[in-house]
Amino acid sequence: MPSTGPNIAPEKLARLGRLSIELPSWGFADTGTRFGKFLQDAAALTLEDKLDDAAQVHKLTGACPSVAIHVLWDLADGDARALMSAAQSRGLRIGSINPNIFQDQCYKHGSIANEDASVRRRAIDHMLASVEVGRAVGSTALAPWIADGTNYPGQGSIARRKRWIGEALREVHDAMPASMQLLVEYKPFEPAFYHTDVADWGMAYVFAKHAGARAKVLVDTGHHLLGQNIEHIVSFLADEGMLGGFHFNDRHYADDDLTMGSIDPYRTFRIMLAICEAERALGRDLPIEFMVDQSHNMKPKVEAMVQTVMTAQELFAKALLVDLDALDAARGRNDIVAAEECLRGAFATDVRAALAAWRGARGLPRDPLAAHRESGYEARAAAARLPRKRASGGSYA
Ligand code: PSV
Ligand code: MN
Repeated sequence: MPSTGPNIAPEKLARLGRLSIELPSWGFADTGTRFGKFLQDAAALTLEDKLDDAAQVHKLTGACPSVAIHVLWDLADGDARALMSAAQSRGLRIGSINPNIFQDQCYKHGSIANEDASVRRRAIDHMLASVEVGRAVGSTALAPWIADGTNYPGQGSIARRKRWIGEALREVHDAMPASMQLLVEYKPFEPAFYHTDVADWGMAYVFAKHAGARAKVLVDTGHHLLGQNIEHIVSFLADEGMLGGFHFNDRHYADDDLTMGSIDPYRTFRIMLAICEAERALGRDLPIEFMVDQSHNMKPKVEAMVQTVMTAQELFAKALLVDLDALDAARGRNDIVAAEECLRGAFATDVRAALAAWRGARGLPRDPLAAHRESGYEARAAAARLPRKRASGGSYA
């Protein structure tokens, strides 16, 4: 790591300090692909383990005070208040509540777009129950992912399904407390491979508008067809006041769930720049949720999250370094090369030493990843969790 770096203006470092990155509980558990799961000794088994892991990431980075939960995976038989105090006792709070309307057998042919009214009702009731979890824990966001779609031409009435989804989201929206936002996530394909009911940002926008004033669009960076210009979507939604938040991750092919910025850091930087430009236009921070949605199948989970947060901070710092006045002046002169150089210059700046000093000044480890490795956390977690995994029948011979 270089010993010197650029001077980052105090107001830019202050903005960086306000970048809170929400961690997904599911990013700490064993996950895999549809071909199999390779288990990790230190992966979390219980919600408490996941909160411990998230607390470790927050302790090292100071940037992750909230944890997103997936209701069925985290709260099968738990109670919401216990969840809140479990988070609080670790210096965390519960962030977005993710209902699960894609996993149960009854959803084979869809949830809120199912032809069967009783299944639609069940899915809506689960979302309403999730709203109540959110209310109990003081969450500010309900983030349902609507996986509904069809696999073959002719299988479903796309228009009828659209109306059912619209009605369901409006009912859920109206049940939410005033402090809560409904974040509508889109995804072009998977698990359905012919059509997906909420396939892109335009559909999510229409559903959000229809649902009510507190509904916004959630941009999962892995949920776009190849070649899609994501920063364009981000700028457009932010300017419309309809950007609710992100699920950050990176991808090479489809929804690969790779570490943010690992494949195309320049794209992530451009998304960050779109945020910085929107904030300048607004005159304040965008009121959006910065969430990570990554399942680390191969990397150690806590390490991967620490690396993610450091990457997010580095790319956001680089975006903050773009001289927006110079950029606008170049645009005004139609000086394409000078405009692009504003981006390239900032992106090429190595901010790691400056961020190390910034962390140090805030009482945090200068290198959170190294500090994590030195802490022995992973070995302790494995020692504590492995016997429980063996006892629960995990494939640990
Ligand atoms: C679906 O691919 C998704 O991005 C949704 O946000 C889910 O809630 C999440 O992944 C969980 O796997
Ligand atoms: Mn997502």
